[in-house]
Amino acid sequence: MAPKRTSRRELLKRGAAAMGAAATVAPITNSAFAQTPAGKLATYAENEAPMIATDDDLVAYGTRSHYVTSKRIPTNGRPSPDDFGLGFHIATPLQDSYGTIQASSLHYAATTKGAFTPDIDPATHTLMINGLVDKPRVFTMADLKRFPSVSRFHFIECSGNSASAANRTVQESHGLTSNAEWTGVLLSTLLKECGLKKNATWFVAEGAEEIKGASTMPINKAMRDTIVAYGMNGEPLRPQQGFPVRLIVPGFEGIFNTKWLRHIKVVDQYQLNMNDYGHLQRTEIAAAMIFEIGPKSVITFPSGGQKLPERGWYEITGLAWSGQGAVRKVEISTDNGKTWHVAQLKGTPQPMAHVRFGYMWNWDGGEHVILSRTIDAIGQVQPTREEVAKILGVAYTPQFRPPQNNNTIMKWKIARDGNVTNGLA
Ligand SMILES: Nc1nc2c(c(=O)[nH]1)N[C@H]1C(S)=C(S)[C@@H](COP(=O)(O)O)O[C@H]1N2
Ligand SMILES: [Mo]
Repeated sequence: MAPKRTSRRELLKRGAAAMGAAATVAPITNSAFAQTPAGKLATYAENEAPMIATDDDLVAYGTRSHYVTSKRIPTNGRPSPDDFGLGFHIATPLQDSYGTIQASSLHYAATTKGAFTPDIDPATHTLMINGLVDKPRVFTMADLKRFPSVSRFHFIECSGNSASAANRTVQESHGLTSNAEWTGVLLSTLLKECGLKKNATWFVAEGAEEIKGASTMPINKAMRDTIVAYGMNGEPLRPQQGFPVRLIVPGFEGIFNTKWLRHIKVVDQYQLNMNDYGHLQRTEIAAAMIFEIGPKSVITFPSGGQKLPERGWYEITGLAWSGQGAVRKVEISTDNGKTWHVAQLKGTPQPMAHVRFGYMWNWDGGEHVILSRTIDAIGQVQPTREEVAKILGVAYTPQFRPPQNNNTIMKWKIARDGNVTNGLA
């Protein structure tokens, strides 16, 4: 809806009414009008900005400025919705984000096999916990909310999210990760309520939309920090994020963060499900090791598709994270990795959460390849693609794509005309 323009006369009339009220109803100590000199009010009116009419939507839930048009986009060349109304992986516009939290409306969204979004009634939804427990239980949403809650910042990242030479923008290359504040009850609290049996070593989590989506995870992750989350950024989860309840498995690859959670079964051996086929290695230890996302970062400004208007000072900024602890340090290179500078971290890095970094840079107008790398709490350094190729024993080419959980360094190239493009090509 186009915003209504309020005439200057109308505005002055309202202002005058407010001024009048302020003058007659004394004392008003906390009213802006009461403290605004008449001359100042006239100046506001002179600016002639159109006004946004107050309608029911603006009052009830708010709307963003129509000047802000940042959008999520489908990825991997699969349209969402497709011809059948299914949704696939949708990437968040990281290039437009500030700070470390994605607005819930812009959080990336992924369904493993393409799906409609379940529309679950929270009044009837339940979570069953059974298997190797003393007291199997079925929890309603109301039951879950009677347990002590936690609110924590965590990122989720799809394993398909990675630097590749083909991506044009940071939304295409890294838009399948987002960070939010999640509220819920620790899974450990629920498992203690049910009583874990001694031989409990794994748990299988299953979403409501299809049994094929189940994932198997180690029980020590359940007991350490896994959240049965019903809140996101201060409000209930959105349907695309798993309303009314999902798992948050901090630092584990996205697929394990089971949405529309309806069943947790405690078991004593790894169970291979549709979701797990890429993760089951020869031993359980190797399988467990590949759950976590390594130290990672990406520069969101300047990034692909953007343009520096002129030489001079800019803040190179981006996001850093690790699936294995908090970020300890981020380093920036503006000479294709020859020299590194310590970036400023904006706020205290949280475990398994995004942190924003910044580095002031005076662009000399020349061609530059800019990089960022994360060093995490346990001292791991984000690798280059060349380093990963070497570890895997394959010859490096620009087309090299590391296997799943690709946390390699992304590069952006700044041309003399200020245009920014993918630097991996
Ligand atoms: N039940 C269920 N849970 C799911 C999925 C799914 O398709 N069904 N997709 C997974 C995948 S692949 C990812 S990357 C994350 C994405 O979480 P988000 O959509 O909230 O960003 O959810 C995971 N949880
Ligand atoms: Mo995913």
